[in-house]
Amino acid sequence: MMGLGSTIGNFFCSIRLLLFIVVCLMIVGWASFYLRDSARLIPTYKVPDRFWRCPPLDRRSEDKTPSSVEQTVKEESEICPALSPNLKGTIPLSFEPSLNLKEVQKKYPNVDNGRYHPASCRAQQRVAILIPHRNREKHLLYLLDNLHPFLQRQQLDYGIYVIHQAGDGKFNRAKLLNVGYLEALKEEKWDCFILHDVDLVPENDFNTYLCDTEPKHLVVGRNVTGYKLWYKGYFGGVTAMTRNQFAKVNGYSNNYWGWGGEDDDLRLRVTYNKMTVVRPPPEIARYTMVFHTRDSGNEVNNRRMKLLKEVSKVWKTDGLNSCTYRLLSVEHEPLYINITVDIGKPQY
Ligand code: UD2
Ligand code: MN
Repeated sequence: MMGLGSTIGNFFCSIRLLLFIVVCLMIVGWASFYLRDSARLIPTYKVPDRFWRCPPLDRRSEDKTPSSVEQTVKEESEICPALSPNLKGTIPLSFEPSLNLKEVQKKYPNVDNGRYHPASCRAQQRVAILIPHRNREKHLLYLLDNLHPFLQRQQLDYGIYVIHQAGDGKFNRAKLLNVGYLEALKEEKWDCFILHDVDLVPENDFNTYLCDTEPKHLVVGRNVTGYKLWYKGYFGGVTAMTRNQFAKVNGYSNNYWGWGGEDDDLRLRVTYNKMTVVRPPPEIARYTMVFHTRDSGNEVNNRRMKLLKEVSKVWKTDGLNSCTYRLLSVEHEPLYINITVDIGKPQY
């Protein structure tokens, strides 16, 4: 009896030991899985696949003949991933009122004549950022200070163009962007254009400044609108279009003088050309707009509703193909390319 009792006792003891080992293994397995997951620096977002993939642009098939040794080296290096490993998600923004251009230049010595490309891989697209500008020097400084590190974390091959309207006549944001597109293409065959207000600073670097197979609107939310889409169909602030998409719609209208309407006009052109607008998810497409009042020379354009009714009739003849201007200077500053232009005045 004693022998049987101790055999049964040993048996239960072994079962308990086995159970103990299994539980320990489960705890170790769960802990290592959890720790590995929480150690990931990249936050996880529920994002449709389209924003992580590289749209198949025509660039690589077009540019097969490298023009220099450097180009050959670049061609041979790996293509950068659609989602850079250097992204941080929501980033603290800096708006230091005492900031000056020299200081910002010192912070980004790796930007050369307004341009940058990653050293370790070949960027997916060549991206030109076009910023219409007049009398917003401080906003421009804030934007440059925040945008350069943002774009570099995204491993982009980019150039920043500031298109400066000369004189104090009525401001025309849309025409300045047309000029930016035409002039930027004179120095590089850019694949993608980001049409960018000077006062909007992106808050999350998962909002990639790459073009998509459809025109992309990058500003879903802003601090000043409670981070909600301003209205259905809103297409202003920051918009990404490929070289071909922008050419297809004949760019912006040149006839919007003063505030408002030109962004809705562009959206109508997109629709008439059977394209759709895509947007990144709202938790990513977030911007801080630096506070400002309405500028003098940019009063509300009362003709905008009338113009918007005529888009279907005029878009083919009013746009890139009718954009006349007098180029005053093109200066390659360290952090941006400054285009100063006389765009004339309204014809009414
Ligand atoms: C909204 C849109 C903007 C445009 C505008 C109507 C957003 C976030 N932005 O901007 O894309 O459609 O309405 O025209 O919805 N600017 C100067 N100097 C001036 C005037 C304007 O540099 O004297 C430039 C600057 O880049 C500015 C942009 O034009 O960010 C738009 O002007 P705004 O900021 O005064 O207009 P806002 O914020 O209502
Ligand atoms: Mn603004």
